[in-house]
Parts: sequence; structure tokens; C-alpha cells
Amino acid sequence: MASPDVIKKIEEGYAKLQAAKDCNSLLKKHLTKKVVDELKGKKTKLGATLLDVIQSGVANLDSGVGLYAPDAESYTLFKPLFDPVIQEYHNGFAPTAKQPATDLGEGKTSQLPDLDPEGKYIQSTRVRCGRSLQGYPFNPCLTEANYTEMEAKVKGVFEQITEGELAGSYYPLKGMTKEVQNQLIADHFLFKEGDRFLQAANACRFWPTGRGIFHNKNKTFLVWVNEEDHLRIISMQNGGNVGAVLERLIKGVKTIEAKVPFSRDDRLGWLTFCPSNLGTTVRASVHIKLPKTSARPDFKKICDELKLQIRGIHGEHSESAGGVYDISNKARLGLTEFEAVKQMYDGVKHLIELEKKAA
Ligand code: ADP
Ligand code: CIR
Repeated sequence: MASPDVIKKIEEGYAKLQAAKDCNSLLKKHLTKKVVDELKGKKTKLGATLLDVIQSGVANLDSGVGLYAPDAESYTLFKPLFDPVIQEYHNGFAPTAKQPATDLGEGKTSQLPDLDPEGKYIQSTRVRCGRSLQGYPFNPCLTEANYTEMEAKVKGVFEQITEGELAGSYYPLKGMTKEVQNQLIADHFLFKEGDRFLQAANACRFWPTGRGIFHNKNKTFLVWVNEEDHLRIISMQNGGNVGAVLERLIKGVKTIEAKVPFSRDDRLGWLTFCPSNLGTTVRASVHIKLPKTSARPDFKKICDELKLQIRGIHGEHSESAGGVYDISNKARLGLTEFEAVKQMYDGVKHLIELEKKAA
């Protein structure tokens, strides 16, 4: 049972959200009085409460989603809150729906030829997925010893990738110079530091312990360790060759998952800390310049209809710069990995056609 102090904070959080006229988060919408009363006393086996779930969105009223799952059990214990958020974020994925079996798109990448062979619009393409190590909860429930142990475990896996394009080195954040770290962030390879959404979710404890990045020589295959998720596996390169980027990601995911087991839920697919990443966990994106189309007042509406999400040049919660936008698939649950990438592919193809017509 949650303590009276925690219950009081949950009720204060609810009141703060209700009073915030400019707050449009999914948390605010779905954290009704009924849900608060039903869930405020509950606690998972690891001790997580509704307060742990909602505190990021309460502290950050500009959140789009606003909630996180401190552990896997939270998705079931706090279902009356998570289910409607999941349904709205992931294209209507119903409480009775089930994530399809994994299909990364092996043997199908030739269906994704270069979106911009003349290099007129797309600067770079990236596909990432998240994975959680079996046997460990998510950030707020991890101990310092857990972080160190998990890092050692995955470092051991990286050390076995010695041949071919994927071979590289692991660079822990601990000991990395600020200069190197900031350059990696500016070049879009490394996660940023001090994300206020993650901090308020209690996801940055013991930082930089256990955090780091593995990458190959060309920085086309990268793995983030213990940032938002235990692992973020990433493939990226300049230009618009989505098929080649996906092909490399498939190779990377298969190599890693052959050596370490990941948490998967029968209904929700691959488990992640943020409900927006469940299922495939795939975000396939391009950095693209569409001067005419992006200037249209209905640009966001066009992207919404194509099931695309617009982010800024430095990722989530950043602004566009120099007319470059990060355009990706929005939903990650209720479709296969290949379908998620294809959603971005088809949508961006359409946007490029619009741009050509407007010229
Ligand atoms: P995530 O994609 O893992 O959800 P972010 O939105 O914060 O997280 O993006 C992480 C980094 O990846 C940022 O630096 C962002 O600019 C970079 N990035 C995303 N898509 C692309 C792309 N297509 N090309 C180059 N960098 C990209
Ligand atoms: C928010 O609600 O805006 C942040 N908590 C981030 C939510 C979306 N995150 C994501 O897609 N990885």
C-alpha cells in the first residue's frame, strides 16, 4: 500500500494537472479522478507507485505523453491509466489488442530503395529500437550495482563483435571528456544529458554510472547503454537509403539478441520505460529539408494523416534549424517492425512528392 504522503502527492499532482490550462499531455487527459482513486494506493512488488508513473508529466506540463513505467508490472497494475494512453498514442491499439510477432524485415529491405537518390532533400536516415535486459526493472527501480552489472554484461557482448562492419568499441560516459561527449551529441550520435523529462521520472540516478555508447568505426552502428532504455540499438548513415540502414540494424539486433535475452510481453511486445516506445520500439527517421511543404500551415496535419511525427534537429523536444526536420513513424505498437519502417518510408515518399509538385 502506498504511504499517506505518496497518496497526498498523487492528489496534488492530479490537481496541478487539472488546473494547468495549457497542458495537453495524454497523462492529463487520462488521469481522471476515477483513475486516481482506483490506483493511488497501489504498489508494485518492487515498490513503485502511481506517483512514480506520473511524476515526470506532473513536473513537466509541456509533456506530450507524461508517464513512464518504473517496472514491467506497472503496465498491468496501473492498466486503467496506461491502456487509454497506449490506445491513443499507438493508433487505437485496444486493451484487447496484441502486438504481432517480430518481423524486422529480413529479406524485405530491397522494398525500401533510396528515397532520395539525387540527395536533394534527405540529409540522413536513422532507425533505432529499444531493448530491456531480462531480469532488470526500468531506471527508477535500478540500483547503482544494477547499472554497473548491466554495463559489464553488455560490454561483454560488444567485445564479441569483432568482425565485419559492426565491430567497434564501447565508450563509457564515466571518464569521457566533456569535449568528446558534446561533439558526439552535436553530431547526433549520443543521447543528451540532463533531459528534464527523464530526470523528473527518476531515470538519471547515479549518472553517469553504467551509461555509455558502443559504436563501430564509421558511427553507422551504435548502441546506447542505460539512458532511457537499457539498450537503444541504432543504425544510421547519410542520405536516404532506408533499406541499407534497416539491413544493418537487423544484423545488429540479431547479433546482440543471440547473446543476451530481452524482456518481451505477449500483449505489449518489447518492453520499454516509456509507453510510447512499446511493441516494435522502432523509430525510423529522416533528417529532411522540405522548404515549401514545411512552410505550409497544415504541415503538421499532413504529417498526422500520414502517421508521421515531426521532431526538431536535435531530437525530441528540440526545434528545427536551417529548415531541417526529423520526420519519423509515430506509432510503434500494433504493427510489425517492418511495417513501422514502411510507415515512415511511404509517408516521407509522399512528402517529397508534395515538395516536387510545389516547386
Ligand atoms: P530517439 O530517436 O532515440 O527517440 P531523439 O529524438 O532524442 O531520441 O534523437 C536522438 C538523436 O538522434 C538526436 O541527436 C537526433 O537528432 C538524432 N537523429 C534522429 N534521427 C536522425 C536522422 N535521421 N539522422 C541523423 N540524426 C538523427
Ligand atoms: C513527453 O511526454 O513528452 C516525454 N516524457 C517523452 C515522451 C515520448 N517519448 C518518446 O517517444 N520516446
